[in-house]
Amino acid sequence: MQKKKRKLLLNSLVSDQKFSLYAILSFYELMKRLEIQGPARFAFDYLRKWQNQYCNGRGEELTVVMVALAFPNIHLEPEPPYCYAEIAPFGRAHFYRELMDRLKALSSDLRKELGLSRKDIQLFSNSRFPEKPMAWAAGLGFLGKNTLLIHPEIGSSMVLGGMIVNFAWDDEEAPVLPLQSQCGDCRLCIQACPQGALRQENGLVLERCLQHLSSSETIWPGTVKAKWGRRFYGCELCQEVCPFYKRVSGPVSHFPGYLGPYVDLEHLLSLDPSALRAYLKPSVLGRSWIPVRALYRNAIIALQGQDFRAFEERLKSLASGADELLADAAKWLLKQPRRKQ
Ligand code: B12
Ligand code: SF4
Ligand code: SF4
Repeated sequence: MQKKKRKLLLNSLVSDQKFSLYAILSFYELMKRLEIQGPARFAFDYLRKWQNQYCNGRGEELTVVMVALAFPNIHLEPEPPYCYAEIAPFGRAHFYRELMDRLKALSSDLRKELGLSRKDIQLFSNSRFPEKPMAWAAGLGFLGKNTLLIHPEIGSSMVLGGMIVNFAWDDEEAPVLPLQSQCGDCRLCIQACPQGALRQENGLVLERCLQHLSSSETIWPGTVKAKWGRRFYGCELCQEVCPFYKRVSGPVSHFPGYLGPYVDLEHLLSLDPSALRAYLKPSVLGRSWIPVRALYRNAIIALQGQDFRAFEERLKSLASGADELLADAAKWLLKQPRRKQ
Protein backbone atom coordinates (compact mmCIF):
# COMPACT_ATOMS: atom_id res chain seq x y z
CA MET A 1 0.00 0.00 0.00
CA GLN A 2 1.19 3.53 -0.78
CA LYS A 3 2.83 5.36 2.13
CA LYS A 4 0.31 8.22 2.07
CA LYS A 5 -2.67 5.87 1.96
CA ARG A 6 -1.32 3.85 4.89
CA LYS A 7 -0.91 7.04 6.85
CA LEU A 8 -4.50 8.16 6.17
CA LEU A 9 -5.75 4.72 7.12
CA LEU A 10 -3.90 4.75 10.44
CA ASN A 11 -5.29 8.19 11.17
CA SER A 12 -8.87 7.14 10.44
CA LEU A 13 -8.57 3.92 12.48
CA VAL A 14 -7.38 5.89 15.51
CA SER A 15 -10.19 8.44 15.17
CA ASP A 16 -12.78 5.61 14.88
CA GLN A 17 -12.11 4.56 18.47
CA LYS A 18 -13.40 7.89 19.79
CA PHE A 19 -10.71 8.87 22.21
CA SER A 20 -11.17 12.33 23.73
CA LEU A 21 -7.76 13.34 22.41
CA TYR A 22 -5.17 11.68 20.23
CA ALA A 23 -1.96 12.52 18.46
CA ILE A 24 0.20 10.52 16.08
CA LEU A 25 3.86 11.26 15.54
CA SER A 26 7.07 9.43 14.78
CA PHE A 27 9.06 8.00 17.66
CA TYR A 28 11.98 10.02 16.35
CA GLU A 29 10.05 13.32 16.64
CA LEU A 30 8.77 12.40 20.13
CA MET A 31 12.33 11.74 21.29
CA LYS A 32 13.56 15.01 19.79
CA ARG A 33 10.94 16.90 21.80
CA LEU A 34 11.73 15.10 25.05
CA GLU A 35 15.49 15.44 24.68
CA ILE A 36 15.51 19.22 24.79
CA GLN A 37 13.29 19.50 27.91
CA GLY A 38 15.39 19.29 31.08
CA PRO A 39 12.60 17.94 33.35
CA ALA A 40 11.58 15.36 30.73
CA ARG A 41 15.06 13.94 30.41
CA PHE A 42 14.13 10.88 32.52
CA ALA A 43 11.44 10.06 29.94
CA PHE A 44 13.92 10.38 27.10
CA ASP A 45 16.40 8.11 28.90
CA TYR A 46 13.73 5.51 29.64
CA LEU A 47 12.56 5.39 26.01
CA ARG A 48 16.13 5.25 24.69
CA LYS A 49 16.80 2.23 26.90
CA TRP A 50 13.53 0.59 25.81
CA GLN A 51 14.39 1.25 22.17
CA ASN A 52 17.82 -0.36 22.53
CA GLN A 53 16.47 -3.34 24.43
CA TYR A 54 13.39 -4.22 22.38
CA CYS A 55 13.89 -2.64 18.98
CA ASN A 56 17.60 -3.02 18.31
CA GLY A 57 17.84 0.76 18.34
CA ARG A 58 15.31 1.22 15.48
CA GLY A 59 13.55 4.56 15.88
CA GLU A 60 12.88 5.97 12.45
CA GLU A 61 10.40 3.21 11.59
CA LEU A 62 8.35 3.52 14.78
CA THR A 63 5.15 5.49 15.22
CA VAL A 64 3.73 6.66 18.55
CA VAL A 65 -0.02 7.06 19.08
CA MET A 66 -0.84 8.91 22.31
CA VAL A 67 -4.44 8.98 23.52
CA ALA A 68 -6.49 10.38 26.40
CA LEU A 69 -9.94 9.40 27.58
CA ALA A 70 -11.81 12.03 29.58
CA PHE A 71 -14.03 10.49 32.20
CA PRO A 72 -17.22 11.89 33.72
CA ASN A 73 -17.61 12.52 37.40
CA ILE A 74 -20.07 10.01 38.82
CA HIS A 75 -21.70 12.28 41.40
CA LEU A 76 -22.48 11.60 45.00
CA GLU A 77 -25.98 10.23 45.39
CA PRO A 78 -28.41 12.26 47.52
CA GLU A 79 -28.71 9.54 50.18
CA PRO A 80 -25.43 7.93 51.07
CA PRO A 81 -25.38 4.86 53.30
CA TYR A 82 -25.42 5.30 57.10
CA CYS A 83 -21.62 5.09 57.38
CA TYR A 84 -19.67 5.63 54.20
CA ALA A 85 -16.34 6.59 52.69
CA GLU A 86 -15.70 8.32 49.39
CA ILE A 87 -13.85 7.11 46.34
CA ALA A 88 -12.06 9.78 44.25
CA PRO A 89 -13.73 10.24 40.82
CA PHE A 90 -11.04 8.38 38.86
CA GLY A 91 -11.68 5.21 40.93
CA ARG A 92 -15.49 5.18 40.65
CA ALA A 93 -15.30 2.99 37.56
CA HIS A 94 -12.45 1.25 35.76
CA PHE A 95 -11.64 3.94 33.18
CA TYR A 96 -8.19 2.44 32.55
CA ARG A 97 -9.90 -0.75 31.38
CA GLU A 98 -12.20 1.27 29.13
CA LEU A 99 -9.17 3.01 27.61
CA MET A 100 -7.30 -0.28 27.26
CA ASP A 101 -10.32 -1.93 25.58
CA ARG A 102 -10.37 0.87 23.02
CA LEU A 103 -6.61 0.50 22.47
CA LYS A 104 -7.03 -3.27 21.99
CA ALA A 105 -9.80 -2.70 19.44
CA LEU A 106 -7.53 -0.26 17.64
CA SER A 107 -4.66 -2.73 17.71
CA SER A 108 -6.87 -5.43 16.20
CA ASP A 109 -7.97 -3.02 13.41
CA LEU A 110 -4.34 -2.14 12.73
CA ARG A 111 -3.37 -5.79 12.44
CA LYS A 112 -6.22 -6.47 10.03
CA GLU A 113 -5.94 -3.37 7.87
CA LEU A 114 -2.20 -2.81 7.84
CA GLY A 115 -1.01 -6.42 7.96
CA LEU A 116 0.79 -5.93 11.28
CA SER A 117 1.36 -8.68 13.83
CA ARG A 118 0.89 -8.64 17.61
CA LYS A 119 4.58 -8.07 18.23
CA ASP A 120 4.53 -4.99 15.99
CA ILE A 121 2.32 -3.14 18.49
CA GLN A 122 3.16 -2.24 22.08
CA LEU A 123 0.14 -1.02 24.07
CA PHE A 124 0.42 0.85 27.36
CA SER A 125 -1.65 2.63 29.97
CA ASN A 126 -0.61 3.20 33.58
CA SER A 127 2.53 1.34 32.70
CA ARG A 128 6.26 1.80 33.07
CA PHE A 129 6.29 4.15 30.09
CA PRO A 130 6.56 7.84 31.09
CA GLU A 131 3.03 8.57 29.88
CA LYS A 132 2.68 12.18 31.04
CA PRO A 133 5.84 13.51 29.37
CA MET A 134 5.02 11.42 26.26
CA ALA A 135 1.50 12.87 26.09
CA TRP A 136 2.94 16.35 26.63
CA ALA A 137 5.48 15.83 23.82
CA ALA A 138 2.65 14.63 21.54
CA GLY A 139 0.78 17.90 22.20
CA LEU A 140 -2.13 16.54 24.29
CA GLY A 141 -1.79 19.15 27.02
CA PHE A 142 0.55 21.07 29.31
CA LEU A 143 2.05 19.96 32.60
CA GLY A 144 0.42 21.87 35.45
CA LYS A 145 1.89 22.67 38.85
CA ASN A 146 -0.26 19.84 40.21
CA THR A 147 2.07 17.63 38.11
CA LEU A 148 -0.81 16.44 35.91
CA LEU A 149 -1.33 16.77 32.19
CA ILE A 150 -3.97 19.43 31.58
CA HIS A 151 -5.80 20.03 28.33
CA PRO A 152 -7.02 23.65 28.17
CA GLU A 153 -10.58 22.54 27.23
CA ILE A 154 -10.88 19.19 28.99
CA GLY A 155 -8.84 19.75 32.14
CA SER A 156 -7.03 16.90 33.88
CA SER A 157 -9.84 14.34 34.44
CA MET A 158 -8.55 11.93 31.88
CA VAL A 159 -6.62 8.70 31.71
CA LEU A 160 -3.67 8.45 29.36
CA GLY A 161 -2.34 5.63 27.25
CA GLY A 162 -0.92 4.87 23.88
CA MET A 163 0.85 2.50 21.58
CA ILE A 164 4.15 2.24 19.76
CA VAL A 165 3.69 0.73 16.33
CA ASN A 166 6.23 -0.79 14.00
CA PHE A 167 5.22 1.56 11.21
CA ALA A 168 7.05 4.42 9.50
CA TRP A 169 5.41 7.83 9.95
CA ASP A 170 6.73 11.02 8.42
CA ASP A 171 5.88 14.18 10.32
CA GLU A 172 5.64 16.26 7.15
CA GLU A 173 2.24 17.89 7.89
CA ALA A 174 2.99 20.23 10.77
CA PRO A 175 2.20 17.99 13.77
CA VAL A 176 0.65 19.49 16.89
CA LEU A 177 3.37 21.08 19.02
CA PRO A 178 3.75 20.63 22.80
CA LEU A 179 1.89 23.20 24.88
CA GLN A 180 3.66 25.61 27.20
CA SER A 181 2.37 25.75 30.77
CA GLN A 182 -0.72 27.94 31.17
CA CYS A 183 -0.54 28.05 34.98
CA GLY A 184 0.98 31.55 35.09
CA ASP A 185 1.04 32.93 38.65
CA CYS A 186 -1.67 30.57 39.86
CA ARG A 187 -0.71 28.40 42.88
CA LEU A 188 -4.17 27.17 43.85
CA CYS A 189 -3.25 23.47 43.74
CA ILE A 190 -0.10 24.02 45.82
CA GLN A 191 -2.11 25.95 48.41
CA ALA A 192 -4.99 23.45 48.46
CA CYS A 193 -2.96 20.30 49.01
CA PRO A 194 -3.71 19.29 52.62
CA GLN A 195 -0.36 17.56 52.88
CA GLY A 196 1.90 20.21 51.32
CA ALA A 197 2.89 17.53 48.80
CA LEU A 198 3.23 19.89 45.85
CA ARG A 199 6.37 21.95 45.48
CA GLN A 200 6.58 24.38 42.60
CA GLU A 201 10.19 23.53 41.78
CA ASN A 202 10.32 19.86 42.68
CA GLY A 203 6.95 18.50 41.62
CA LEU A 204 5.30 16.07 43.96
CA VAL A 205 6.68 14.67 47.22
CA LEU A 206 5.41 11.14 46.88
CA GLU A 207 5.52 10.16 50.55
CA ARG A 208 3.23 13.07 51.43
CA CYS A 209 0.57 12.58 48.77
CA LEU A 210 -2.71 11.11 50.08
CA GLN A 211 -3.21 9.33 46.75
CA HIS A 212 0.06 7.49 47.32
CA LEU A 213 -0.75 6.87 50.99
CA SER A 214 -4.12 5.32 49.97
CA SER A 215 -2.32 2.15 48.96
CA SER A 216 0.66 2.32 51.29
CA GLU A 217 0.94 -0.18 54.14
CA THR A 218 2.94 2.13 56.40
CA ILE A 219 1.40 3.30 59.67
CA TRP A 220 0.28 6.91 59.25
CA PRO A 221 0.98 9.57 61.87
CA GLY A 222 -2.09 11.02 63.65
CA THR A 223 -1.93 14.22 61.55
CA VAL A 224 -2.36 12.22 58.32
CA LYS A 225 -5.20 10.20 59.84
CA ALA A 226 -7.01 13.41 60.79
CA LYS A 227 -6.57 14.86 57.29
CA TRP A 228 -7.76 11.65 55.67
CA GLY A 229 -11.38 12.54 56.54
CA ARG A 230 -14.01 10.38 54.86
CA ARG A 231 -11.86 9.14 52.01
CA PHE A 232 -11.76 5.48 51.11
CA TYR A 233 -9.39 5.72 48.18
CA GLY A 234 -7.75 8.60 46.32
CA CYS A 235 -7.52 12.36 46.58
CA GLU A 236 -8.47 14.96 44.02
CA LEU A 237 -8.09 18.29 45.80
CA CYS A 238 -5.24 19.51 43.61
CA GLN A 239 -7.48 18.98 40.57
CA GLU A 240 -10.77 20.26 41.97
CA VAL A 241 -9.36 23.72 42.71
CA CYS A 242 -7.75 24.07 39.30
CA PRO A 243 -9.41 26.64 37.00
CA PHE A 244 -8.96 24.15 34.14
CA TYR A 245 -10.75 21.34 35.97
CA LYS A 246 -13.81 20.37 33.97
CA ARG A 247 -16.37 17.69 34.63
CA VAL A 248 -16.75 16.59 31.05
CA SER A 249 -18.82 13.66 29.99
CA GLY A 250 -16.40 12.64 27.22
CA PRO A 251 -17.09 9.63 25.03
CA VAL A 252 -17.42 7.20 27.97
CA SER A 253 -21.00 5.96 28.14
CA HIS A 254 -20.69 2.77 30.15
CA PHE A 255 -18.78 2.13 33.32
CA PRO A 256 -16.79 -1.09 33.54
CA GLY A 257 -15.86 -2.09 37.09
CA TYR A 258 -18.40 0.36 38.52
CA LEU A 259 -17.98 1.05 42.24
CA GLY A 260 -19.73 4.40 42.45
CA PRO A 261 -18.89 7.39 44.61
CA TYR A 262 -18.82 5.63 47.97
CA VAL A 263 -18.48 2.37 49.79
CA ASP A 264 -20.91 1.33 52.50
CA LEU A 265 -18.65 0.87 55.52
CA GLU A 266 -21.06 -1.43 57.32
CA HIS A 267 -20.91 -3.85 54.41
CA LEU A 268 -17.21 -3.42 53.82
CA LEU A 269 -16.13 -3.94 57.44
CA SER A 270 -18.23 -7.09 57.65
CA LEU A 271 -16.07 -8.71 54.95
CA ASP A 272 -12.89 -10.62 55.70
CA PRO A 273 -9.82 -9.69 53.59
CA SER A 274 -10.37 -12.41 50.96
CA ALA A 275 -14.07 -11.51 50.58
CA LEU A 276 -13.09 -7.84 50.27
CA ARG A 277 -10.53 -8.71 47.58
CA ALA A 278 -13.23 -10.65 45.66
CA TYR A 279 -15.72 -7.77 46.01
CA LEU A 280 -13.23 -5.24 44.61
CA LYS A 281 -11.68 -7.50 41.96
CA PRO A 282 -13.61 -6.20 38.90
CA SER A 283 -12.97 -2.57 39.89
CA VAL A 284 -9.88 -0.40 39.56
CA LEU A 285 -9.26 -0.96 43.30
CA GLY A 286 -8.85 -4.69 42.61
CA ARG A 287 -5.42 -4.12 41.06
CA SER A 288 -2.75 -6.39 42.49
CA TRP A 289 -0.57 -3.52 43.75
CA ILE A 290 -3.33 -2.13 45.99
CA PRO A 291 -3.09 -4.14 49.23
CA VAL A 292 -6.44 -5.08 50.72
CA ARG A 293 -5.24 -4.35 54.26
CA ALA A 294 -4.39 -0.77 53.22
CA LEU A 295 -7.97 -0.36 51.97
CA TYR A 296 -9.29 -1.88 55.18
CA ARG A 297 -7.18 0.59 57.19
CA ASN A 298 -8.55 3.44 55.03
CA ALA A 299 -12.11 2.35 55.81
CA ILE A 300 -11.46 2.31 59.58
CA ILE A 301 -9.92 5.80 59.55
CA ALA A 302 -12.82 7.08 57.41
CA LEU A 303 -15.20 6.29 60.27
CA GLN A 304 -13.92 9.40 62.07
CA GLY A 305 -16.69 11.94 62.54
CA GLN A 306 -19.34 9.27 61.90
CA ASP A 307 -21.43 7.31 64.39
CA PHE A 308 -19.30 4.19 64.66
CA ARG A 309 -20.79 2.81 67.88
CA ALA A 310 -22.20 -0.19 65.99
CA PHE A 311 -18.64 -1.24 65.06
CA GLU A 312 -17.10 -1.02 68.54
CA GLU A 313 -16.79 -4.77 69.09
CA ARG A 314 -15.17 -5.29 65.69
CA LEU A 315 -12.81 -2.35 66.29
CA LYS A 316 -11.80 -3.64 69.73
CA SER A 317 -10.97 -7.02 68.30
CA LEU A 318 -8.88 -5.43 65.51
CA ALA A 319 -7.16 -3.18 68.09
CA SER A 320 -5.90 -6.22 69.98
CA GLY A 321 -5.26 -8.28 66.82
CA ALA A 322 -1.98 -9.32 65.21
CA ASP A 323 -2.17 -7.02 62.20
CA GLU A 324 -0.27 -3.91 63.33
CA LEU A 325 -1.62 -1.68 60.59
CA LEU A 326 -5.26 -2.42 61.42
CA ALA A 327 -4.63 -2.46 65.19
CA ASP A 328 -3.08 1.02 65.00
CA ALA A 329 -6.00 2.37 62.96
CA ALA A 330 -8.62 0.81 65.26
CA LYS A 331 -6.88 2.10 68.44
CA TRP A 332 -6.72 5.59 66.96
CA LEU A 333 -10.38 5.57 65.97
CA LEU A 334 -11.52 4.30 69.37
CA LYS A 335 -9.97 7.43 70.89
CA GLN A 336 -12.08 9.70 68.62
CA PRO A 337 -15.51 11.05 69.61
CA ARG A 338 -18.46 8.90 68.51
CA ARG A 339 -20.72 11.29 66.66
CA LYS A 340 -24.38 10.82 67.53
CA GLN A 341 -26.57 11.11 64.46
C1 B12 B 1 3.48 6.78 40.10
C2 B12 B 1 2.19 7.45 39.68
C3 B12 B 1 1.51 8.16 40.64
C4 B12 B 1 2.11 8.48 41.99
C5 B12 B 1 3.10 9.64 41.81
C6 B12 B 1 2.56 10.74 40.89
C7 B12 B 1 3.62 11.74 40.45
N1 B12 B 1 3.18 12.95 40.17
O1 B12 B 1 4.79 11.42 40.34
C8 B12 B 1 0.85 8.82 42.84
C9 B12 B 1 0.37 7.58 43.54
C10 B12 B 1 1.01 9.93 43.87
C11 B12 B 1 -0.13 9.20 41.73
C12 B12 B 1 -1.24 9.96 41.96
C13 B12 B 1 -2.15 10.31 41.00
N2 B12 B 1 -2.18 9.87 39.73
CO1 B12 B 1 -0.84 8.80 38.98
N3 B12 B 1 0.53 7.82 38.01
C14 B12 B 1 1.69 7.34 38.37
C15 B12 B 1 2.35 6.66 37.16
C16 B12 B 1 2.15 5.15 37.30
C17 B12 B 1 3.85 7.00 36.98
C18 B12 B 1 4.15 8.51 37.10
C19 B12 B 1 5.61 8.75 37.26
O2 B12 B 1 6.41 8.18 36.55
N4 B12 B 1 5.99 9.56 38.20
C20 B12 B 1 7.39 9.81 38.43
C21 B12 B 1 7.76 11.28 38.15
C22 B12 B 1 9.30 11.42 38.10
O3 B12 B 1 7.30 11.64 36.90
P1 B12 B 1 6.28 12.85 36.61
O4 B12 B 1 5.15 12.99 37.52
O5 B12 B 1 5.93 12.66 35.20
O6 B12 B 1 7.10 14.18 36.96
C23 B12 B 1 8.04 14.71 36.16
C24 B12 B 1 7.44 15.57 35.05
O7 B12 B 1 6.28 16.22 35.52
C25 B12 B 1 8.62 16.40 34.74
N5 B12 B 1 8.30 17.77 34.44
C26 B12 B 1 8.19 18.81 35.27
N6 B12 B 1 7.97 19.91 34.60
C27 B12 B 1 7.93 19.56 33.31
C28 B12 B 1 7.73 20.33 32.18
C29 B12 B 1 7.75 19.69 30.95
C30 B12 B 1 7.53 20.52 29.74
C31 B12 B 1 7.95 18.29 30.85
C32 B12 B 1 7.92 17.59 29.56
C33 B12 B 1 8.15 17.52 32.00
C34 B12 B 1 8.14 18.20 33.20
O8 B12 B 1 9.48 16.44 35.86
C35 B12 B 1 8.90 15.72 36.92
C36 B12 B 1 9.98 15.25 37.82
O9 B12 B 1 11.04 14.69 37.09
C37 B12 B 1 1.53 7.28 35.99
C38 B12 B 1 1.42 6.41 34.75
C39 B12 B 1 2.64 6.57 33.89
N7 B12 B 1 3.22 5.47 33.54
O10 B12 B 1 3.04 7.66 33.55
C40 B12 B 1 0.19 7.61 36.63
C41 B12 B 1 -0.51 8.88 36.17
C42 B12 B 1 0.50 9.98 36.14
N8 B12 B 1 -1.49 9.18 37.27
C43 B12 B 1 -2.56 9.65 36.88
C44 B12 B 1 -3.60 10.05 37.77
C45 B12 B 1 -4.98 10.23 37.14
C46 B12 B 1 -3.35 10.22 39.13
C47 B12 B 1 -4.27 10.83 40.16
C48 B12 B 1 -5.02 12.04 39.64
C49 B12 B 1 -5.24 9.81 40.71
C50 B12 B 1 -6.51 10.39 41.19
N9 B12 B 1 -6.70 10.58 42.46
O11 B12 B 1 -7.37 10.71 40.41
C51 B12 B 1 -3.30 11.23 41.29
C52 B12 B 1 -2.85 12.70 41.15
C53 B12 B 1 -1.83 13.16 42.14
C54 B12 B 1 -0.85 14.11 41.49
N10 B12 B 1 -0.96 15.42 41.82
O12 B12 B 1 -0.01 13.70 40.69
C55 B12 B 1 -2.64 9.78 35.36
C56 B12 B 1 -2.43 11.25 34.98
C57 B12 B 1 -3.48 11.82 34.08
C58 B12 B 1 -3.14 13.26 33.82
N11 B12 B 1 -4.13 14.03 33.47
O13 B12 B 1 -2.02 13.69 33.92
C59 B12 B 1 -1.45 8.83 34.91
C60 B12 B 1 -0.72 9.29 33.66
C61 B12 B 1 -2.05 7.44 34.70
C62 B12 B 1 -2.77 7.33 33.37
N12 B12 B 1 -2.30 6.46 32.51
O14 B12 B 1 -3.73 8.00 33.10
N13 B12 B 1 0.26 8.70 40.52
S1 SF4 C 1 -3.67 14.14 45.32
FE1 SF4 C 1 -4.20 15.21 47.25
S2 SF4 C 1 -2.47 14.87 48.63
FE2 SF4 C 1 -1.77 14.34 46.53
S3 SF4 C 1 -0.84 16.20 45.74
FE3 SF4 C 1 -2.99 16.27 45.13
S4 SF4 C 1 -4.05 17.38 46.79
FE4 SF4 C 1 -2.04 16.76 47.55
S1 SF4 D 1 -4.42 25.02 40.04
FE1 SF4 D 1 -3.35 26.69 39.00
S2 SF4 D 1 -1.16 26.22 39.31
FE2 SF4 D 1 -2.29 24.34 39.76
S3 SF4 D 1 -2.28 23.22 37.84
FE3 SF4 D 1 -4.18 24.42 37.89
S4 SF4 D 1 -3.68 26.34 36.81
FE4 SF4 D 1 -1.74 25.33 37.33
